[in-house]
Amino acid sequence: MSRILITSALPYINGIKHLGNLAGSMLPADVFARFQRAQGRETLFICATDEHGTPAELAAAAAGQDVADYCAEQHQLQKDIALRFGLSFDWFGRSSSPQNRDLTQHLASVLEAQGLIEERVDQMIYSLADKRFLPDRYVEGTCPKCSFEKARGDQCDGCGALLDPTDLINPYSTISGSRDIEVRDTRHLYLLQSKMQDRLRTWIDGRKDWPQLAKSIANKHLDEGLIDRGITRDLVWGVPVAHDGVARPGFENKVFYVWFDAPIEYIAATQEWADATGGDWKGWWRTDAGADDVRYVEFMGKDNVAFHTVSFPATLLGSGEPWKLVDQLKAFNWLNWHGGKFSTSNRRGVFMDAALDLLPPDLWRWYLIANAPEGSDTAFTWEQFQSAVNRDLADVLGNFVNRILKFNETKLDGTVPDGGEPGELEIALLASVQEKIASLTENLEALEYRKAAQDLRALWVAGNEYLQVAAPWTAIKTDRDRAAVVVRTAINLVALYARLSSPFIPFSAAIIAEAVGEAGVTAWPLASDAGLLDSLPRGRTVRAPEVLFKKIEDDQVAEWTKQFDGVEE
Ligand code: B3M
Ligand code: ZN
Repeated sequence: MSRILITSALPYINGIKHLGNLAGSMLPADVFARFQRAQGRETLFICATDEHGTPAELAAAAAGQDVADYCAEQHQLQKDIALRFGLSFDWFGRSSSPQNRDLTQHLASVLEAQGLIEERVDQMIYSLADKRFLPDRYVEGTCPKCSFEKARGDQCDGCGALLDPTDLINPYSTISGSRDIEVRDTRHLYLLQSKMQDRLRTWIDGRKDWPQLAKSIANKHLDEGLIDRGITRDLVWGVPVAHDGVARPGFENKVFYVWFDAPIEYIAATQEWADATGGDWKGWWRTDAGADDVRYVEFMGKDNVAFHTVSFPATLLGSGEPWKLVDQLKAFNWLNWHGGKFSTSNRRGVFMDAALDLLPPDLWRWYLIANAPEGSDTAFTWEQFQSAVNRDLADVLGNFVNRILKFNETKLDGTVPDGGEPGELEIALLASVQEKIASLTENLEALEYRKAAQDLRALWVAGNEYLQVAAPWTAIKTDRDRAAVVVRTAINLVALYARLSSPFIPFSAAIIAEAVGEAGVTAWPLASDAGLLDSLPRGRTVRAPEVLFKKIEDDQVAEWTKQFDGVEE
């Protein structure tokens, strides 16, 4: 059985993330990690804050803080919020760690030894007003491809194109706003990706398990021809361009580009984890140390795909060292905010902290997974959110659990009842439950989140329909044994729901499990198990939990719509 290595794209350090970031990487990665652990597979789930580059420097400057202090503080904030959302990282590291510094410098050295890095003189934008070079986000201007006027030096938010600062039309400094700008020579290191075109093509062609979105983005880059990539910047904050503690001559004031060191942090964060816990990081990442049986799955938004299918593999393959490469890659489209975009810089949309101030994490988790932006971009709407909570969670799951457990408390003795034999209804129910569990398992394994959520909902619905037809409230009047069979079956369903729902809504699932005496039982049920609906010990005391899911009222929706839509760009 293979071991499962999971990484979620590393959230930038520049502030609390919005629901779009959560939905597009961290949350689906968490659902997958929980599902794999429940199946008894050895699983390692790694994430970290992405702390280098201009976004960090700019955000720290805006907050009036030293960048290292800013990062330390924001890392702790993001870590706490992740925990409150139930994101079950085995390690939540920092790309500014010494481990990442060392590994980044090591990989640059071996790439150079392989003839894949060279020094080049570059033309870069220099601001006379700020007396410094303006890499990446320090410069904005008009996009040469789509004419969007606030395109950043590294990427255009209008059309998604990856840009070079010198591509911009009418550039200006984001530090001072000054247009007093000239192009100057500066020395940088280039990763010669053009030399790796064939190697990458062969490797990507062999990735049979990659979904369409990932493959087509990777192939687009290969078809256009890989370009050599500048991997250093004129900045102070980042991994120094040094070897064995000695700065490279001429690079004393330069650091590695954030997109060079950020994916390396997946490995370095595993080293951080190993250093803290005594774990074996090599066993997860080096094929010469046992990582051959690891299935490595990456999660990310679509704008990150090129970096993960081309740039990062180029780093690892080019090193000539036996690194574990990604096996499966799940990319998401955008979760939009009412037709526009969530925006961290403009605080547009619902952010993870604000979301938790409004409602418990499971409500958000359920909505975001059931409406995952898989096939295309999707828009968050309060109405859809309200309906997911009220109809799926409150009316279907919550109602079933409370109804049957309350009935058992008032009409029977509040224990798992004994007596009677399953009849036709129970046999049919079992078959239907088994079929749905098989489908749910398959869809989770295939990283099909919407379909998996539909399967889970169908399981909840099946319980309600069963109760409707089996009607224990009628049976109890004439046939206690028959009522006992129905109640017992339904309570077993409750226990089953706790296990099957746990990857999606872990907090509520734990409450449900406890209500039926199954606290801590999270093992994933086998679809083939014929005892699924009769596994709880008879006579065990069970009790109805407090209301599991409070419905969202219309006036709340109206209020939140006003509260969160106030910010216009
Ligand atoms: N921090 C970009 C993003 O959050 C970037 C991901 C890095 S993954 C190595 O979209
Ligand atoms: Zn553009």
